[in-house]
Amino acid sequence: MMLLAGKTVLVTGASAGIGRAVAIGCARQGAQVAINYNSDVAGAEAVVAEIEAGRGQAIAVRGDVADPAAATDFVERAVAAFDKVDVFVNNAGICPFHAFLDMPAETLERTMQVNLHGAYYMVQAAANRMVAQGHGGSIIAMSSISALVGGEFQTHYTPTKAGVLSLMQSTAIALGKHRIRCNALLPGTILTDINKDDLADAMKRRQMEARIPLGRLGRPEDLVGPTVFLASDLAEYVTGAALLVDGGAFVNLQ
Ligand code: NAD
Ligand code: RM4
Repeated sequence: MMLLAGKTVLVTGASAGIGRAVAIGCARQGAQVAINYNSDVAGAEAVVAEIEAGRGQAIAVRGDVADPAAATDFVERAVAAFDKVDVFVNNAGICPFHAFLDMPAETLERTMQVNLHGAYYMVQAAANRMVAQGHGGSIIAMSSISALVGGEFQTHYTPTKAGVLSLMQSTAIALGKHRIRCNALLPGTILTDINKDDLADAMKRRQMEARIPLGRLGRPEDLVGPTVFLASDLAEYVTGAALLVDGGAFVNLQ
């Protein structure tokens, strides 16, 4: 059974990493997929090609999520291609690891603009389209375990992930009357480009692995099942929820 047959799914920041895996995973469940990407043309084209090779349909739309105009453009281009928006996955994000005491203002501001303001504008544009369509929808935001716990070199990043979780809670209330569900996924540590340099430190990597009851760091594909579930009608009565996808790392105090 294809869990997303007939649905149109939009994913931001999907030329690599978690977004890429989620876009391809949704297409495998029968969805038509529109991906947003910022600058990696080859990566975006490869995602579209992989979906088409599996007899799926996909388009790629370039845009910097920090630009509010990119949000309305992404939604309009997706609708032009596939007529509607059923599922919106807010995934694009950055985490330029840096110490707190000398955090450059531009690093702080860019992280807020991409991760939090970008999420706000994108979710707002998708929600407006879903409301106009009148048949509900599902919005999923890639928050993080970092919405719940801190990080020494993530003082600019963790507040954005807490913010994205909070955004899903408030939009769940604002959009419930339109039958639009809003949920957050909280990945643990997933091996992607975002943390490649950070985890090149062998001792840090071993420490991160050691606190995971399931015994390994995550892979982008680990987010596919939870995303498909929240996107699908199986989750018809799930809104305002937060689902950790972290191999048990968060609960592992001792
Ligand atoms: P990644 O670096 O592989 O992917 C991030 C994607 O976002 C890339 O495709 C990148 O091009 C895109 N992007 C960045 N800035 C953009 C912009 N301004 N406009 C449009 N696209 C932009 O990292 P990832 O691990 O796949 O991260 C995806 C999401 O998952 C992020 O929101 C991140 O915070 C979240 N997350 C990741 C982890 C992890 O351990 N990898 C854990 C928790 C949450
Ligand atoms: C996540 C979490 C991971 C980190 C990435 C960048 O939210 O903090 O440990 O590697 O962000």
